[in-house]
Amino acid sequence: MGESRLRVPAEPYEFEFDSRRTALLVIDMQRDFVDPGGFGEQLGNDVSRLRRVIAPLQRVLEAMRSAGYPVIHTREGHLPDLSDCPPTKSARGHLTTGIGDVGPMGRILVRGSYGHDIIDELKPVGDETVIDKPGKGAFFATDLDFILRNRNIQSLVVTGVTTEVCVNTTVREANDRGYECLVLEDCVGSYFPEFQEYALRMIKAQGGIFGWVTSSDQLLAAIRPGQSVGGRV
Ligand code: TIU
Repeated sequence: MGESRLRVPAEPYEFEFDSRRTALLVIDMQRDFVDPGGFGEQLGNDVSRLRRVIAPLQRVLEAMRSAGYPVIHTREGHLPDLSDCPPTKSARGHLTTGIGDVGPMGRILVRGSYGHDIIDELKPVGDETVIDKPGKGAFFATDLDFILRNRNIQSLVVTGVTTEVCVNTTVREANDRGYECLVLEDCVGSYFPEFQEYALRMIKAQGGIFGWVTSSDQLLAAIRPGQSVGGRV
């Protein structure tokens, strides 16, 4: 087994991690948020702002997958009877077509709907973990913490959408549970450029109050020489 401690230039300072105890988290890269014609676009959002993360995220996914890092995908959505959807959530926004209703890609944010699933470009492979979450944070009402602890994970490379909602909530939840999060600025996206900027600034402010921020290129440069993560403990 080779050297497992790796370092990546990051803000507010260098991120150091144990490659055997690190996982890639891909948050909510679902058709309803990201694809043209989905729920997100129907709400008037510019999905191209989210789609720009696909190419760099594909490169990170491929590199970390082939090096043997665990990959965990999440999806935001609910049971078909909406019993795990707070009525306050489905009522929010007074939408004519909202959660549970039939949208352009099937029932909106309902598990099993076409629009609820992960986009083709970032499809999970093999036995990669997929966490179905009812909330914005990936830890709330899910097995994520249990799964990470069983795999002895201590650091998370965080990607996905949206930067200020599900990514930020998840990073805060992870940080409170003792995980260290490295957020890839070009692999997280927001419909709103100002939220993208400030959501990233919030994470790395005050000495890295919730985590670290770097780019996919910096991460890839750090993990390539390490090759396979080898015998994970
Ligand atoms: N995944 C995620 O961020 N869900 C959202 O609802 N995000 C919004 O920005 N609306």
